[in-house]
Amino acid sequence: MKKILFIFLSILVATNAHANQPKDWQLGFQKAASETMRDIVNFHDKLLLPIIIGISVFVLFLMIYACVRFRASANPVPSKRTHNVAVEVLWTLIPCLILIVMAVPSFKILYKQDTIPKADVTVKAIGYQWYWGYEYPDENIIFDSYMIEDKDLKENQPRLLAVDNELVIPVNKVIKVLITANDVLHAWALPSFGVKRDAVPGRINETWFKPEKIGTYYGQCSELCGIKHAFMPITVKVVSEEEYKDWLIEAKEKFAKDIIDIKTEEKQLKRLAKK
Ligand SMILES: [Cu+2]
Repeated sequence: MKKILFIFLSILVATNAHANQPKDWQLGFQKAASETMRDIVNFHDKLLLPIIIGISVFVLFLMIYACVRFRASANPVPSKRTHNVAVEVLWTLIPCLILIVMAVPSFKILYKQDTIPKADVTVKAIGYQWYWGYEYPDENIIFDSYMIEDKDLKENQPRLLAVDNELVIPVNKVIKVLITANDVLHAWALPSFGVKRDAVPGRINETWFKPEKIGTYYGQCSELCGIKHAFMPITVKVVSEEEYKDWLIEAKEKFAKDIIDIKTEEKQLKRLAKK
């Protein structure tokens, strides 16, 4: 009994806690930190959930009704009827109407996600087997982001979600993300921002979000990409404008070697190509 009560309480607490990463016993979505995600959560909670509950209750009622009303003892001579035009029209039309009711707000959100406003910061996420690489094309910053192994985790770093180099972005700015991959399909997904896009080799997908709260947000690769698919998390740190500027200065120094490495690599490739 105690155990059941504990589980019940954990569910209640988990759903109310501020979450930008998955929580034990979580129900529903992670807390929204962008307008897009708020739209998605509203769409789910106010429209989809009532429809799902309504249909489930209705079907359950029909099943119970059929079991009781038409049981062998109460209904010894079963009807031989196989068609009923009115019922058939209804069970085609009503689901169609439900779909239309769902489609309109759903498309509205999809189009809103698809129209990218003027970007304040552009970042590029590149999926590799099995880590993410990030670039700030306007700032000349390039770095890789690897998951932190269990043994190296520090306090407050969630297992399987924390990375060594986070993507750092300023709060309340439009962030445009260019997403691609270098080997196989990956997907860059961040639940709190309502963002999920496939990373396709040879193709650049775009998405955007506007983070509304300072904090650390966790996501994961969401396209099965091989044996270590579960070990290429995404960590995004949303900071204030000033902190972001400081970080840019710091990052340019810290990751300068990566750029030099890439440039020498490019030169070597060019040299090889000439030969
Ligand atoms: Cu993956």
